[in-house]
Amino acid sequence: MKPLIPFLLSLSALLVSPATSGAPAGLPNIVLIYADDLGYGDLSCYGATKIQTPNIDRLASQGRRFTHAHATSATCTPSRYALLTGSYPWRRSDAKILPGNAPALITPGTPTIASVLKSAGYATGVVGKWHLGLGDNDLDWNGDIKPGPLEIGFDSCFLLPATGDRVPCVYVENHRVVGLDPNDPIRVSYGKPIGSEPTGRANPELLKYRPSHGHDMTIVNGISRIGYMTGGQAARWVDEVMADVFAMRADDFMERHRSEPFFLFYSTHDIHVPRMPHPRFAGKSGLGFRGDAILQFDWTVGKVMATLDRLGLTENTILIISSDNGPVVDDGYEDGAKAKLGGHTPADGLRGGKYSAFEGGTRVPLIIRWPARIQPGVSPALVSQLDIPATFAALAGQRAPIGGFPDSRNASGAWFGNDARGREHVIEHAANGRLGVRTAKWKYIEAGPGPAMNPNTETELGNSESPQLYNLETDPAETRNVAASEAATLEELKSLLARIRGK
Ligand code: NG6
Ligand code: CA
Repeated sequence: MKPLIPFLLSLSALLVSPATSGAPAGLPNIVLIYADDLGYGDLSCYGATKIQTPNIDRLASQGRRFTHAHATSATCTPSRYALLTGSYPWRRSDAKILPGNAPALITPGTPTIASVLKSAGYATGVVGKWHLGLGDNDLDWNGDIKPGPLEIGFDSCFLLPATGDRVPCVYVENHRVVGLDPNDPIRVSYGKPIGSEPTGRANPELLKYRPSHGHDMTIVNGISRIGYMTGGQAARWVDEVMADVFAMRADDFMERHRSEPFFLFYSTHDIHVPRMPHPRFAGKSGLGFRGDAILQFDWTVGKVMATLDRLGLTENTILIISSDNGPVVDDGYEDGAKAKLGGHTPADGLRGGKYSAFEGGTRVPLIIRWPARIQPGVSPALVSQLDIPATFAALAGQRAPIGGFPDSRNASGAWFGNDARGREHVIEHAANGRLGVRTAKWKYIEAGPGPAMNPNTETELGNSESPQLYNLETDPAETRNVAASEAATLEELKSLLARIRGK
């Protein structure tokens, strides 16, 4: 038996750890900064001229900036589900925008980016927006909040549980609401009103700004939300300092794990509604709250870059920024975003936006900086956030776990600049479940019911009773449906979608 043990040990070291030393040292740190609702045209390095994002521009000049990168979906929950699990969210029916009291969508045992990196020896943490559900049904916010990130591979979490516009408006750290007074328990309802606190509907005079559609329930910090909550007064967040709170937590995580490989999923509330950035950004963009929130996001990115510099970790850290879906201007509050656009084009001429099957729904900024391995440049390769899990796993020397990351492919060729083409296709997933397929040249949107336009957000949704086909090379704004004249291409893309769907 004896000689076998060292042999088995070295074999398992080979399987588990890719580092030549046999130890995790040398593995790159990974910081994935995930913006909320940031559009393809919202950054100056992507061509915006009415707003300047100097920190992100600097990041872009030091890394690879993708011009054809996609989130899997045009809304938050499904994109995040895909980002963490490497599975198409439309393969299940419940990966949709979740209420703030939804149970955990990703159940313990599901392989995730975090669990795979953790088994490669990484310290793993998430700071910021979650919106993937927490706990089981009927979660008691006053007790242990689980399952959640800690049950799917994160060592630590500091969360905005759902969205900034949804109750409960409290932070969750690991399994507990932060700063909760047990004598003032939290209750949450997405059905009947509970408690006697003022609501946006009954007491609009108490608001910092009014809702434009929905968002007229419990008022927290002068902003009315989706859903009702009572209690937890001492634990409630203050929107104006949320970005600072997350920045401090992110900093703390990097500092604490500076001597070991770490993975930080830093998921900002910016630039989602309610947009209420710190007063130091107020009025600075000239584009109102939405523009000021973009400046705050840029500040967030700059802060991470400065921390990595200070810790001497810049060279071997993969720093990624992207967004969970395309832009929206009025998403439910009268924050003046539309009136103050001032010629700014959040989707840079792409049709549609958040919620939409058109390109504006899922084509988003993506910048990847890794000084040690990635040459700076701009890439036209077609890439998807769906491939982030398999790529991270490969870079950490891990095989995708059995049954894990089923739809995710290693995209390191495109990341390193060796592959200017990228994926053969990406599947685009609109808020109502409608799917589209895009290739380098074509965009097909399946036929189906639904309004052409959301009158509240003024988004063109891409619904049509007839199939749509656009030539993105000659018509990137998807204005001329050529389904009739390009029947062969239409059939090809239809059967491709059927094949992928059936897998
Ligand atoms: C919608 C909300 C919108 C936003 C979105 C989720 C209304 C009328 N609209 O239902 O404001 O919260 O959900 O956005 O309630 S996401 O980026 O998290 O997907
Ligand atoms: Ca979003």
